[in-house]
Amino acid sequence: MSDLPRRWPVGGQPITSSRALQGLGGWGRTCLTADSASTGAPSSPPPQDWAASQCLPVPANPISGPHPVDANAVAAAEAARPHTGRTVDAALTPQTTDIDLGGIHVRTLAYSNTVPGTTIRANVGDEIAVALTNGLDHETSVHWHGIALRNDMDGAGPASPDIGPGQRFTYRFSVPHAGTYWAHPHVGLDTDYGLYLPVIVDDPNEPGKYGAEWIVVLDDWTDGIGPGPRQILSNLQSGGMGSMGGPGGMGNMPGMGGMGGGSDQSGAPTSSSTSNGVGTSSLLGGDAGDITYPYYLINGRLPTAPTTFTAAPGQRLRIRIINAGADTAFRVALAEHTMTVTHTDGYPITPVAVDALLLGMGERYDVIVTAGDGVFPLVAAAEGKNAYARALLRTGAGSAPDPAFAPRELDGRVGTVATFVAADTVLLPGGRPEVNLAADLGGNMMSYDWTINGRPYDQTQPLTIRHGQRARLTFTNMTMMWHPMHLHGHTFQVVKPDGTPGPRKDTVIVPPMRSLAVDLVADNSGDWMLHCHNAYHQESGMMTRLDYDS
Ligand SMILES: [Cu+2]
Repeated sequence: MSDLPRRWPVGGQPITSSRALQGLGGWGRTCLTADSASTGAPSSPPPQDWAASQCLPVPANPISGPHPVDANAVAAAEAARPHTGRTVDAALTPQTTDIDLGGIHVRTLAYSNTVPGTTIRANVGDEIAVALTNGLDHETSVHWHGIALRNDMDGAGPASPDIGPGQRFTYRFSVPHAGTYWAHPHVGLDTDYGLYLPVIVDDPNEPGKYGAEWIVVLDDWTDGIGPGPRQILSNLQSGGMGSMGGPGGMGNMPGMGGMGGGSDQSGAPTSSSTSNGVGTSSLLGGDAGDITYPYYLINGRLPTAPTTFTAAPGQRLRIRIINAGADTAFRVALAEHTMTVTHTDGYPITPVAVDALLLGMGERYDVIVTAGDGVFPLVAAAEGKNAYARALLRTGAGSAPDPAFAPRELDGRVGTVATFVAADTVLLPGGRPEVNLAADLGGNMMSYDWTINGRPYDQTQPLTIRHGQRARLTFTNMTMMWHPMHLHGHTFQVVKPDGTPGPRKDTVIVPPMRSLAVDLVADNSGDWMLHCHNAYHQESGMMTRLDYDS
């Protein structure tokens, strides 16, 4: 086994590698050498006899290892959730398949044969039972992004095992809160393929006040067209970010410059080109991303062959917007409409009217619009990348404008995390935090290594918390790149710069060279991933955990 432990985190549990941590349940063997032992133990030295041992059996799934998650506490958290007694059954088969993006056919990874996968829908208190059959040639998992579910069904290590090729596993968990969620693997770069689907939880007691609902999933796409995700990561690691636009980098990809035909006619959001082909964004505070993709999709379709949502003029529409991209923030607007934002990452806010919305990877926003009469493009501008994804709203006669059309709303009032405040019904109780947690975000651009608190995930020292504590978690971004930071199993509350409450979220954009604090209540025992939702940053180390001490 080449992944030798290099550090021992608090608790004395050897971290071998993210692959091992996310590996199948069961036992592997870790060989400790004098060298590896001597470089470790900054805070919790391994016992003497560890160094003497050549190879020790260690659990690949440390839930049963030396720092076990408290199974009783996980069960108690599950018992405390609402339960209707109803079960929603679903099946997922991740596999290699052919997908039509709208005239462009790609061979890629998807759930069954569609991108996005089929929506899973339940009511608050229902149990969701998803039978997964892994049709891939490698391990997979399903992470239920944003849902405060039981730790051992989270689809991410160490508490929840990966599923081997050809294996079956049933995810079974209850859903405690209404909202717009989504699901994707938590293995390698697999979110940058077609493996994603919406998960919607309804509250039957919530007055809908809308006549129709439109689920809009945004994505950046390369697989089967440009270099695959693994090749992109290899390019990033070997050349650093600056080489991205050079020979062998993304600059040679078809579609470079964007679907809109380039910046001249696209009128895309404020950006200036950099050497990797990705521009800057004033909303994101600097470089907009690392990768220029050939295409940007809404609900799996190219802007030239968009999906069309049909409604009646004057109808109130709820639009649930999900950013399933890997390296792209989107600025979303519906031409000739104002959007009233009602929810951030599933949780209600005091409604605010905006012209456009900024979504980082993993973020979700729900909006209400009153449909006009005609055909209107819903446009998602790839922030800083001079390209668009789009879909159409049709309520009457007319034809759609050119695919390169950019609604003026994109440059109007743009809602960001700073715009919103949680609804009174979901505000966390006031008071001082009992514990302060810090996540300093770092990186080496040239070697493409990303860290939290100075360490990549395979050397991480998890943050710790005790059940019932109220914590303030402060992200300090010491890099020149923005990071959408996501915590599993919890929905925190953003703290505005003046100390007042912001919205409830599980994924939040942290701009470069800035700090951002969030408050959370430790009410869901387990070991939880805390990471950047840029797939390439995450895979390159920007991940740690929040572990409950039992
Ligand atoms: Cu990041």
